[in-house]
Amino acid sequence: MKKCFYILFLFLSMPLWAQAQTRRASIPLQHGAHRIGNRTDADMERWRQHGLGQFIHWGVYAIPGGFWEGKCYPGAAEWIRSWKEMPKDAYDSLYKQFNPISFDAKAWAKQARQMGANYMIFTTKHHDGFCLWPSKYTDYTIAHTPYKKDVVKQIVDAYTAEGIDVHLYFSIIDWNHKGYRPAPPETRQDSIAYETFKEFTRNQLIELLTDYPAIKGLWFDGSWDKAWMNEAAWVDTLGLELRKLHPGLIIGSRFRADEYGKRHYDSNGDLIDDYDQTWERDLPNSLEDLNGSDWDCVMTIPENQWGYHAEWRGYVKTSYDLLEMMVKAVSLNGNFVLNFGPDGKGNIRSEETKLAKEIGDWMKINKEAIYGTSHSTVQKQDWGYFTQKGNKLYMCVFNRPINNLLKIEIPKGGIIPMKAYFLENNQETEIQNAGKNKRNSSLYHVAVPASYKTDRPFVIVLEMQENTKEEGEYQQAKI
Ligand code: JFZ
Repeated sequence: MKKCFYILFLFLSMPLWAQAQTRRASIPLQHGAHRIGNRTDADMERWRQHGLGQFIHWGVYAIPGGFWEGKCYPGAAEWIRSWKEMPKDAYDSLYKQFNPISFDAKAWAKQARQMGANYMIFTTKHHDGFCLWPSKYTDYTIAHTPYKKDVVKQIVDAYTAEGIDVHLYFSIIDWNHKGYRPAPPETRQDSIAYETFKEFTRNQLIELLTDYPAIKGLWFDGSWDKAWMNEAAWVDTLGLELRKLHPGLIIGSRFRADEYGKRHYDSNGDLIDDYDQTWERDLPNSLEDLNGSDWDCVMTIPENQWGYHAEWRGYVKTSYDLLEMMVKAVSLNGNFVLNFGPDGKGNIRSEETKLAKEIGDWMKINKEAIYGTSHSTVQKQDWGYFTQKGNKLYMCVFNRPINNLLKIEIPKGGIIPMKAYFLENNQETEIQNAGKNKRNSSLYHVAVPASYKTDRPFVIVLEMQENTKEEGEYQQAKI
């Protein structure tokens, strides 16, 4: 016994890094993860509870909206500058016409609130380099457009006033800056140029944190550039500097690479920075895909359009699709962030407004199943998804069985359902005991009344109680 305590004491008195070393693979890293496991502070806990967010991609690419001289660029609208048919000078002059007279940050924020978003991510600068805030480090900004006014400030103020946390999207790629290089500099001249770009990037990030102190996080993009990945030590130092400047700052895994060029997860397999940012237009299937990390999924409404494209082609997701994705994300401990691409005048397109309304109508009734809930260890069933908070299990039904019975399997020795009711009206519904299975899990059916008609997914709450006395055993077959 004494020996046990002695070993325990030795372990506890070991410096933290040494404990971490015992858990980690062998490669010593200076610029990998600086923490093992998820953050536990209040800012990150708040982020974790958001469930639903809004992304907004807005910039001068909204003016052509995927068209140049009558020809359609079917790729992502915000990438049109990279299209061979698009003259670079023409693109880089678009800002002279940027005058979004319909832009109303308060109306956008109100719509996001009604949709049920708890946070939003706004493009301060996309790959084209155009800044929606009046950066003092370049002339390629909103200040030099006919519109003149600071868009980022209006967004931060309006959304914050609606109780929606703001995160700023920032692209590491900047097609407008003279010193920008996608590939690591090879000549002395390139090196000098790239140094000016690094300094410019650092200045802009400090500027954003200084001018918009209400923001909660930075959502980085473009960090797949080899030049950026080659700067592991510098980027790591920059990240630490930004965190010091803005305590609680949330940064995802798309910011920096480790010194071996590994991104998102470092060379030892540990998550870099605060949450996994690899789930873009894609969802994990199970918890096993996630390494236990916090994560977000950013999603477009058409297949791949972020900025405004005048002509959406192909399949356009419905509110049913989007709600299912959101519920699936939350049931796997993630946040779901839906993208909007307002047009060049500052209008949110009617298709997006319709979807926001439909999602918002559903959220109004069912948000309790989303906000602050997380993964449930109760086995997923084909009718939909479980989320959980405390003793409440939320059965989010997307595929209603034709016999109207929703199967539930609760592992032995766990919990028992006491009461089932619809979240929309507290109407109770019957729980039938359906015996046990070979694993000695308890089986139940929750009955959906045949008279209940709906064309939308719905939520049934199951109130659980700890199971103190397990009754009966499954009759094992002799095999
Ligand atoms: C990037 C941008 O290029 C795009 O315009 C948009 O802003 C989006 C949110 O981010 O696009 C990506 C980034 C990462 C992947 C795919 C597209 N990825 O990891 O598969």
